Amino acid sequence: MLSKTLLKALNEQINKEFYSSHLYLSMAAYAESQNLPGFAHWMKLQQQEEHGHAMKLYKYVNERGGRVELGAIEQPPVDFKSPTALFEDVQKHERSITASINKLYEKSTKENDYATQVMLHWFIEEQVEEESSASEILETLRMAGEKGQALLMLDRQLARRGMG
Ligand code: OFO
Repeated sequence: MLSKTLLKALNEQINKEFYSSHLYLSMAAYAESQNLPGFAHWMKLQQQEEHGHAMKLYKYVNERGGRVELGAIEQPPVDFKSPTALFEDVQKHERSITASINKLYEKSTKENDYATQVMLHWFIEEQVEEESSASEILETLRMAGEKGQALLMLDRQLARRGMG
């Protein structure tokens, strides 16, 4: 049985993952509006991944006999200053999610909830990947710039992203 504190924290994390999904879809919409189909494709795949994260936690809470409670999802930003600013926001967001997962892990350690700790290992590894891919794209944008050929090439590269 999950403790009350942990159940609350897990439900909050479900909400954050759904917010992430919403945020990436809003980022995709921005990219479409800027004629950057590769960026939009990357964001739409990320949106699906985030939905998957929320559902992974949803399944886990149910398996542990907890009650999933969905909250309202905040409106994500609609506009971004530039493709670089877009990925700066991705990086910032993923860092905040990593901090939130780490807090959740700390809580499960305090409560000696080993099953939750094991489940969270997947999320901890996933966050390393998410932060690293955001940083890599951001570095490319900062080095190559946002104009003409460089942006077009990055857009083509992002269009090749696969699931997983
Ligand atoms: Fe769910 O990892 Fe990003 O937000």
